[in-house]
Amino acid sequence: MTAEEFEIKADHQLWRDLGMDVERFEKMRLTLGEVYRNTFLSQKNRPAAMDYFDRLVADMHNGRIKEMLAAKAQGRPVIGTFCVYVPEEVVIALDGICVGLCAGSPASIADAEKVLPRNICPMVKSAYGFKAANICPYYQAVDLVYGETTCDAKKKTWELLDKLVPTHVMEIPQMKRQRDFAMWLAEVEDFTARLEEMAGRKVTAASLAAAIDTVNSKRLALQRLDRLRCHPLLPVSGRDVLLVEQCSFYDEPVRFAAQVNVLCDELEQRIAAGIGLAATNPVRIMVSGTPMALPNWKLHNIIESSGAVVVHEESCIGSRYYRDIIENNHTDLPAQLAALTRRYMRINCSCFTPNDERLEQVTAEYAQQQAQGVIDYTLQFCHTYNIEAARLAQTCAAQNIPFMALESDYSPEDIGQLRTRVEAFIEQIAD
Ligand code: BJ8
Repeated sequence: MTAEEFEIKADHQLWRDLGMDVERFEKMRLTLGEVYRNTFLSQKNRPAAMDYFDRLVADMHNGRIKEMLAAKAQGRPVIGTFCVYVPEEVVIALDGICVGLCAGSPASIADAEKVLPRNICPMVKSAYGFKAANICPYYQAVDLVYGETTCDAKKKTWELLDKLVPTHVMEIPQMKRQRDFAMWLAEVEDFTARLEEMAGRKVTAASLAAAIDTVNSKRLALQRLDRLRCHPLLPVSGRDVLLVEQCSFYDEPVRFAAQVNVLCDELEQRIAAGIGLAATNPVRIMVSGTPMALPNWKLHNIIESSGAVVVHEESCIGSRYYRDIIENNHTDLPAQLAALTRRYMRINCSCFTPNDERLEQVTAEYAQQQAQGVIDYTLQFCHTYNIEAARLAQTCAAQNIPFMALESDYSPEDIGQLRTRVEAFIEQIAD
C-alpha cells in the first residue's frame, strides 16, 4: 500500500455506539495514520506481503472490532490482556477471542496521570488512560480484562481499572520451583473455570487440543519469520517484523498465521533472488528488554534510520511470545493444562528471580540471529528490567558482545538524545 492510499479507517457511529470519546479518538486516528505513513510506508522496496499488515492496521479500529462484537453477540467470550502469560489457548478453546489491549501510545498518558502517579511505567499509564478516557475501541468491546501481578505498577493499577471495566487478576509466580509451578497451574485452572462460566460451556480435551494447534501454528509462523529476517541478505526490515509481531496480538490467529507464512514465502523468494537490505552493509542489532506495544515504534525507527537493521526482539512482543510451543500429544485435559502451564513457565520475564534463563536466552538468540550488538530497552520506571540490565551487561561483556542499555518512555522528547547514543553505538560496532 502506498502512503497516499493509506488511511486509518473511521466509523464514527460504531465508536459512538461503543461509548467512546469520538472527537478525541478522531484526532488520534489522524496522528496514528501520519506516524504510520512516515514509519512504514516511506520504506523502499518492502515485501509485497506487508500489504496485508498495512490493511490490518488501516482497519484495526473497525473490522476487527466488528468481529469481536459479532463474537460477543454469539455468546463467545472476548477477553483483553496485557501480558503474554495469559493463556490465549484457553480462550480459543471456548471459541472466544483474546486480544492485547492498547498500551503503547503517549496519547492516553495525561488521562492516566489524573489518577496514577507520574513516575510509573508508561505502558501501565497508557493502558489505564485508554479506558479512563474511553479512547480505545478494544477496551469498549471486551467482556473482561485479564491482568496479572508481574509488577507493582500493574497489580495496583488493576484495582483502579476494575472500577471502569471488569478486571480479573492472575497471580504470576516470581520463582520457578515446583511449588510455583503448582501455583501457576492452579491459576490457569481458575482462569479456565472463570471463562467456562462466562461461555456457559466446558473446555474439552478436543477443543483445547485444537486451540493449542492454532496458537502453536501462529508461534511457528513467527519463528519462521525470525529465521528468515536474519538471513545475510536481510530480506525485510526490523520495523516491518516488529509490526507483524505487534499484529499477532490483534488479528484472528488462523488468518494471521497464514499471512505470516505468505510473507515468509516471499522472503524466501527474495533471498533466492538476492534481494535485501544488506547491500548498504548495515550493522545488525538485536533489541532485548521490555515489550513494545503498538504503536511504539520509536526505538526501531531510531536504529533503522541510523544505518542499522534490527534482526531480533528478545521481548514479549518478540521471541518471549513465540519461542516455545506447547507439546500437543496429550489426550486428557489435566495433562494438557499441565503441558500448557510448563510452556508458560518458560517465559523469562524479569519478574522472576533468579532469571538466569533470560541471560542465556539473550546470548543464544544473539548468536542464532548473527547480531553484532545488543540494545537493551527498558521502559522508564520498570525496575525489574532496569536492574536486570546490569546482569545482562555483565553477561554480554564476558562474551565480548557489544551492549548498550537504554531507558525511555513514549514521549518524543528524548528522541534526539537516544539517536545520539544509538548512532555512537552503531559507529563503534562498524569500526
Ligand atoms: S511477561 S515483560 S508482558 S509483565 S508493565 S513489567 S515494562 S513496569 S510488561 Fe510484561 Fe508480561 Fe513480563 Fe512480558 Fe515492566 Fe512496565 Fe511492569 Fe512490564
